[in-house]
Parts: sequence; structure tokens; C-alpha cells
Amino acid sequence: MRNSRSVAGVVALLVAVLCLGGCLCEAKAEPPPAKEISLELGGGVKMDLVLIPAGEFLMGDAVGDFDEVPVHKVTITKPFCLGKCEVTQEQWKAVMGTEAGRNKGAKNPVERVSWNDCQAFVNKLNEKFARPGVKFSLPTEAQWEYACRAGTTTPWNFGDDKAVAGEYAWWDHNAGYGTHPVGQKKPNAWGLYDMHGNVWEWCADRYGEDYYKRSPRSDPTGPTKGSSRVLRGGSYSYDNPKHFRSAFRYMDRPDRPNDHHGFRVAGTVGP
Ligand SMILES: [Ca+2]
Repeated sequence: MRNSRSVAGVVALLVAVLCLGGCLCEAKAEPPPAKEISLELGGGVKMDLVLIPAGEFLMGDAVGDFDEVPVHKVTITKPFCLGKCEVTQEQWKAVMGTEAGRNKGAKNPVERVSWNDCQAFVNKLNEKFARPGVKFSLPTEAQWEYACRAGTTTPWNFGDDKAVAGEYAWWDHNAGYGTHPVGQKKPNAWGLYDMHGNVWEWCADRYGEDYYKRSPRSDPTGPTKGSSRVLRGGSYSYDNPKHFRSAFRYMDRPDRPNDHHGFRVAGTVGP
């Protein structure tokens, strides 16, 4: 019953946000304020997700690395929800029934999980909250960058001044070479935490270094072939803020867990 109510709440709230977004779009260009939903995972453990509005953005960075160009317009055609924070070790245990993560701590992000491990997690989540039209997954690379930017066009979602990076991110200069409990730094404009730093975040897409040259404009999902999967956002171990810019891309084999690799959950509701 608890799950039933939670999912009903997700659907109802999403419908409300869809209506709200439609109304506000006619009145003003800015997206509606971020709304949150909360999933009861069991044992008192919750997972909060932020409702991200549909919209357009410029993906990539003209002065970034070779795989970040060309900068191209991408349309996210449907609202979606995205984890407010990286998946924590207590959330992993509540869903999977197993321990994961090298740097132990209930509120620390899970790491040392492979892309394949993340698929197992979202599959379990989908079993737990199985309802028509409700589907959890990893975010696409485009969804991730869109949500990270939250309307910004600067190198980081906090602007272009790397001197303030420590207010928003756990990185080499302040992390002590380890993860930290999620949600301690300042969020971005849409209420998402740790999009820069702490742990790298697996995305659904295969990595293609020249994908931006041929990416479809609407809801790109990455190349159909490729041996690696995308990671985004940098981690606690990086000593150059350039490596956790909003547009910075990284990749690894899907079967390879790593002390720096974690994830956050995305979800869609509706056909
Ligand atoms: Ca992160």
C-alpha cells in the first residue's frame, strides 16, 4: 500500500506539474519552480527526486574538449524526474539488500558500482514500483547535462568562477580524497546536489566521441554501438575544475566498477 500511494503520488504530481508547466509557459519563458517527489524504499529510507521541466538547451562547450563540439541545440520533449542526490549506500541496501561502496557511510554515495550494477538497481526499483507508465532508469547524457545546467550556459552551473567551486562541489581541494555525504554542498538552480564532483555519475548512453556531429535534436539517446558508457560530473579526486564542468564527458566499460563511479536515478511517467 505504501508503494501504491507513493506511485499514485508520483503520477498525480507529475500530471499537476505538466499542467502547471503548460500554464506558466504561456505567461513567462522561465520554467516553473522545481518540485520534488519522494519514494519510500523501505525501512524508513527515502529517495527524493526533482521534477525537471521539458525544454531546450545548448549541449556541449565550444572551448571544451574535442568530444564536446559542436555545441548543438537539444530539445528535451518531456518532463522527467531526476535524483535530487547521488544514490546513497542506505538507498542501495534498501533496494538491493546488499552492501555497496568502499567509503562506508549510510549517506555517502554508493561507488564501486558498474554500469551493469546500476541497471540491476533500476530494474529492482521498477519491480518495486511497478505501475503502467512508471519507469526508472539512468538519465540519458542529454538529460544529465540539461539538468546539471539548469538553464545556465556557463562552464559550471554556479557560473564561470572556479574560485567558488568548493561551495558546490567535493573535489580534490576539499574532499580529502574520499566521498562525502550527499547534499552537503549548494544545489544548482533546480535543486540538484553534487552534480559537480563527489562521484562520477553513470548515464544510460554509449559513449561516442563524435556523436555530437550527428546527434538528433530531440531526446538524443547516444550511439547504437560502442563499448563504453558515459559518465558525467567529475569526482572527489579531480584537481582541475575543468574536469567537472557541465559539458565534460567521461566514459568507462559497463562491467567495470570504480571507486569514483556512482549514479543517480531518472524516471519518466506516461507513454
Ligand atoms: Ca556527482
